[in-house]
Amino acid sequence: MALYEYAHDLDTPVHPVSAPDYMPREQLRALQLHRLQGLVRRMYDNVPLVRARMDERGVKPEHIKTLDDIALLPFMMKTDLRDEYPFGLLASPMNDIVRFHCSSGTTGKPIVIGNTQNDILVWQNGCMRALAMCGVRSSDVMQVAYGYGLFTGGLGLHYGGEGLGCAVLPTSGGNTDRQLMLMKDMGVTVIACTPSYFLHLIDEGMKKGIDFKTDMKLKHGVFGAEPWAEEMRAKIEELTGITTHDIYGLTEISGPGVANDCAHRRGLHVFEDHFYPEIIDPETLEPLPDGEKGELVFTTLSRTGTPMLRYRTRDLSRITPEPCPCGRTIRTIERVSARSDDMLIIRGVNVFPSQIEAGLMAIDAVLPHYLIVVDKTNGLDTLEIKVEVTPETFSDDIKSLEKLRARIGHAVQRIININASITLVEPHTLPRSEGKLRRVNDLRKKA
Ligand code: DLL
Repeated sequence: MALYEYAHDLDTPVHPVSAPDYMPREQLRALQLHRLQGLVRRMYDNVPLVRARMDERGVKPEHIKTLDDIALLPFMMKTDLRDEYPFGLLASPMNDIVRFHCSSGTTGKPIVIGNTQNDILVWQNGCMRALAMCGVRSSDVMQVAYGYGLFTGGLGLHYGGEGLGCAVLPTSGGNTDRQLMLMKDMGVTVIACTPSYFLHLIDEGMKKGIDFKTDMKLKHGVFGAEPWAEEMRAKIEELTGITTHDIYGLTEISGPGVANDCAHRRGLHVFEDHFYPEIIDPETLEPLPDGEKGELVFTTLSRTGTPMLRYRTRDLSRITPEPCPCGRTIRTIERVSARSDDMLIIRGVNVFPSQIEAGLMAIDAVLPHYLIVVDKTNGLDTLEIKVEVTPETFSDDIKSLEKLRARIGHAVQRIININASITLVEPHTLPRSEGKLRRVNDLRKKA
């Protein structure tokens, strides 16, 4: 494989691990087809559920002659992982499994994903390429404050950082005071955690008088595992002076390092030599052409432990048809701002929490901490948004506070077309999280 030494337009050397990102498309498609054929054969032979579904459709592994033939194959979903809990979808003998990861399922039981040594290497490759894309190099000191354990965030970024030769500081989540102390004393240059935990770190740091711009050596934030709006991104960069990067992934497909954004921020480049993306219409299940928004589906071309065939992620995105100026040939998907499961129906209107976040973050006095509360009074849905605002706001007179409330209300209404009641609260009063933060409290479900 040719090694591309320089990104096309940026005068930055390309890390050797990134070479597959620049593979000529024809060569990439040939590799994808070869891997897909191997995967389908392996799954047909080893996973009874997949064999039964292929037999039902009259599809045999030898029918996969082109990449487009992927449309002949059945989908897989989270419910399959639940129904086959814990080991029913393993495609390799236990002897070859070296690690399990789990994530929460649709009911009480978690979903279980087995990794062979090969899978750990494929996953590490994705994380190394993601970090290299962020500009992380072996000279960096990287603090990994994603949770370590069954969640894939900690170990995924850990292996990625070590693979690149970084000095990794595996703090995991929690113990915020110690995180801040180590970040400062050890001159940490890269922080990897959920965007909501980073907001918590900024918040606690500020309370201690830490100025992220002058007291820390931080350059990069590698944030993911939950949606975060562009406006939130701008707020984090403004508060800390760091460059933020969006890393995407899910346990079922390996973990973080399935896709990541480059310096151009035109979307997330999918490491599609390993993780083949499709967009489908979630109603008809038909594949949608590039550019159209729908449900993101992945096929794990190279995995062997618990591989996934056309796995329906429930995440909403689209494949961006325009090539990226960075010269990478792997395609991009739009940043994932919503899962179909996250959609709220309020008074018959479909609302995604990320839309509300975008409206809130566009206003200067609003801090990046908010809570959406949906309830029902006299049979009618109600929407309340509690939002932290700068301390100075509270020294203003009542009239100015009312004006700010009205401004926030209008900003939100313009986007979602619903009248929300806005409650302004003091800084540090809303819940914080060490991992993924739930910013929606839907009391209708609890009634
Ligand atoms: O969240 C893996 C991960 C860890 C990704 C660390 C990035 C960084 P799960 O717990 O299985 O795995 O959750 C996967 O989280 O289907 C999305 O809905 C959401 N998600 C992950 N990354 C992003 C992102 C990890 N960058 C689910 N933007 C996915 C928006 C994200 N949503």
